[in-house]
Amino acid sequence: TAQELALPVGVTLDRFIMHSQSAFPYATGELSQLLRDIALAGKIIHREVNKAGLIDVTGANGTENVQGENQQKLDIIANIRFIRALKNGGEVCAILSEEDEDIIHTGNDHGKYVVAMDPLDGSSNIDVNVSIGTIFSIYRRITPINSPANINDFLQGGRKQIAAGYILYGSSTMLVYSTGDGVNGFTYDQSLGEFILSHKNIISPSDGKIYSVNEGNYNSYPESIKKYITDCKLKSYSARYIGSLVGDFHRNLLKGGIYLYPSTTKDSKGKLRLLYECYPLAFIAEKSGAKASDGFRDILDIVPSDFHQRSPIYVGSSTMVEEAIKA
Ligand code: AHM
Ligand code: MG
Repeated sequence: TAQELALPVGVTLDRFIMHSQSAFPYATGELSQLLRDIALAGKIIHREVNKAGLIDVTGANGTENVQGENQQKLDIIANIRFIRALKNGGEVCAILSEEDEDIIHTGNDHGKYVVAMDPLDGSSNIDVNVSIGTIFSIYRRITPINSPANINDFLQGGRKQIAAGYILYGSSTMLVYSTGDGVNGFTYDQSLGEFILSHKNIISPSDGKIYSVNEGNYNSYPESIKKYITDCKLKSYSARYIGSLVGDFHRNLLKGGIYLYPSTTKDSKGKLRLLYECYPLAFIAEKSGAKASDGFRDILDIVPSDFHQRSPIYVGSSTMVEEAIKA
């Protein structure tokens, strides 16, 4: 919004959220509070991620907390922390998490929102000190307030997201989100305990020279994608693949590039989950001028049928994604 644009780089996330809210005179502030809850969860997971290598050490010293969480794997800890932050915040009535088969009712049936999330994505990188991330997607519930949320609240479709974003635990921790009107990035300043606006109104380059795909699976990709990968090589594009979706997506968003997780002969739907991996990143992509497709239609136009369904995804610079579709 014009209000957001007026704010200089360097303001805190809280100030930014307050300012954005004042642009909507009838807003009740609940979404603002929910975004603050997510930021808080991000800070807590940042803390856990940063001491990850010490978990066994401290556990061996018998210094585990009351929940005995030191012994648990980091993705489970992140799940617990995130759910707790959203429960305590009070704005969310139900949560869908990659870590849980069914939706989680928070007990806040008066809450207006539901959240789908992958609390800690990039499982193969968690234990080896490589970038990982949290991905989240927010909907306004369609079931009546003060009743339990149900599956319909989560299966509204990608275009019904009212906000989405991710937290990247990389060389620094960053929160990137959009409420539908521009994408903004905030870098966590640990000494202040605050997210600071560092990447204002992110516009992704329309073309790029980076391609990110697991080439180990090359032989089981569709012919069109094999061709596209070959084209990238002929043009001497840079191959960059962390194997952490948030990190690969974020780099390509800023520098220009494409991330692909195509269908394979084994998995016709690829690997990534529609509701809490593909939709939210597709939302951020579109709001920053980039593009996300499953090869046939925009990711956001896929009609969902299942909590944990998968989808192929090609996401990044619009020109590159169009070329991948046409290849
Ligand atoms: P996860 O949810 O089990 O962590 O899997 C998702 C991750 C993405 O972060 C990453 O882009 C992809 O899986 C890597 O998969 P692969 O190892 O097949 O290339
Ligand atoms: Mg995941």
